[in-house]
Amino acid sequence: MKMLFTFFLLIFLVFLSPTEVKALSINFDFSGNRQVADSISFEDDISVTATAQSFWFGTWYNSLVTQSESGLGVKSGLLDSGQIDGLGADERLILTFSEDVIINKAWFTMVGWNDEFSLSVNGVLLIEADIPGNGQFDFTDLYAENRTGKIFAFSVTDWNDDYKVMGVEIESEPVPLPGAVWLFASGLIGFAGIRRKKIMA
Ligand SMILES: [Ca+2]
Ligand SMILES: [Ca+2]
Ligand SMILES: [Ca+2]
Repeated sequence: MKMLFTFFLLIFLVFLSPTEVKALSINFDFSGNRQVADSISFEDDISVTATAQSFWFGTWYNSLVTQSESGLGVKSGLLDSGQIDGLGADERLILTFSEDVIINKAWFTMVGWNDEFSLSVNGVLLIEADIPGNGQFDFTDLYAENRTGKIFAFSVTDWNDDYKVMGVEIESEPVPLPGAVWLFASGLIGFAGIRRKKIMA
């Protein structure tokens, strides 16, 4: 009886443990005052830096990130639109996070019927898809493992794609601290003890 009590007390402590770290969910809003820069950073509990590249003659070259009230885009040259587009050079917007994150959602702007996007995670293509009319795309149907990384690159699928990325919803990977792990282990040992006692009795 005492063991049963100890077991439940330990389990209770595991769930109450203030040292336990839960997965953080963060919405990044990329809208802002108009600017064009080499990189633009956003700080939260996790930080993210946006950079841009353009594909010319078989190679990706660094280019400029644009920011506006519609979010982030890419500018490849003086005459190029500030959106992520495939007219002329293919472009990609690269989001580099301060740690591994899982992408859940993205919000796109300047979306027309002919706009598709591609998203690569750590250099591996995750998806190519049509951008819904409401601009919101939910990635949670895809395996979380494939949606996890530090580097997310939004690009185009053909010449008439053009859009901006207004924001993303990401979550951090849950990391239990040693304190919680120890308590959980104690709980399991206690549980094993109870089972043994029952079998012996
Ligand atoms: Ca562009
Ligand atoms: Ca298209
Ligand atoms: Ca468009």
